[in-house]
Amino acid sequence: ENPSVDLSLFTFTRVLNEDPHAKTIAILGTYPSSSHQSALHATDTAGPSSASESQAILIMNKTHFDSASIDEYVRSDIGEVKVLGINDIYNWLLGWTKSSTEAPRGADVKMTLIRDATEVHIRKYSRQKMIMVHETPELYRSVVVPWVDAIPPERIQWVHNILEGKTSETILSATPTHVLLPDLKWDQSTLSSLYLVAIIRDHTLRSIRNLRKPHAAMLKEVRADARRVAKETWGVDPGQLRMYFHYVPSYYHLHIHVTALTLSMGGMSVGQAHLLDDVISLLELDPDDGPGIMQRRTLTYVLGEQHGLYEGMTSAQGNPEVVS
Ligand code: M7G
Repeated sequence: ENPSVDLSLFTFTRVLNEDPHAKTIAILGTYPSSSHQSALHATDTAGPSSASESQAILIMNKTHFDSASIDEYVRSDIGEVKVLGINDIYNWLLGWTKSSTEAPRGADVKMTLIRDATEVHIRKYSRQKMIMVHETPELYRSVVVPWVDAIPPERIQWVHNILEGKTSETILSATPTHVLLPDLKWDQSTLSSLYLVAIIRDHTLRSIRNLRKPHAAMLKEVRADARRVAKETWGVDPGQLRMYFHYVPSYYHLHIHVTALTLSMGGMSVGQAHLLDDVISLLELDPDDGPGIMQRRTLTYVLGEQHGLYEGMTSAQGNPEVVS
């Protein structure tokens, strides 16, 4: 019942970014538009499809080694080995896996295909220069709020689909405050890279800037629920989870990243991730009245020059006095 994806329809345009260490690559190409999906299915039976092409981004990650079959992988799946160097007891090698489509084993690659990719997507996945910016409460009000208000609502259509039960994704838990489900970055099998996302239902909360003292209790409920699900579903203990917000996020509808402690990847760095526990603690120290501490803070973060906030933030920051 899953809508099908046919990668032979993807036409390569150019590489947007690549990270050999993380073994990921983001490529731009064209793919039939998703708005023509039903038409595409209709023509599938009738003959060749005439669906229109649109820009698409394909994000590919080499999947982790499957420890259950690693023995077999080493001894029989790796067909050809080339010795690059030998010194004493040390040998460094390149290996090629036999293309063994018949033997069912873990996939070699995890991919994300973004159909009908917008300019915002292309910029997000493109290699770019980064800069550290200081978002003061004043800059939040004068630059960020107007920019967030102008984001087209379609940008978080996927969030609404999840909250309204209009998705075929597996929901792990749905409560009056949030929905917990596997993040699309997870291959949904490798426990050491467990990655879930908890989407908060309250649509007035767009980022951690909107959090106030009364929200601490709700955040604790989400934390307890994520811990319970991780324990009951995969036997992962609470101390093995890392839960955090992004600031700035890509999607302005409040959500919490829930990951295995063993996972380390982009998106966890200082200058982007804010631990859920630390945010809860800050909120609890907040006085009951007045603007919350999250609105009174200066938030410092790394921003790419392709980001929609870059112009506004850097020109406002031109005056070093803005940063105090
Ligand atoms: P973010 O900090 O706003 O963006 O987090 P970024 O980390 O992508 O820069 C949004 C989180 O939601 C990310 O971890 C995404 O991988 C995840 N995510 C995005 N989309 C479009 C989906 C989706 O459709 N389904 C699920 N399950 N997760 C998604």
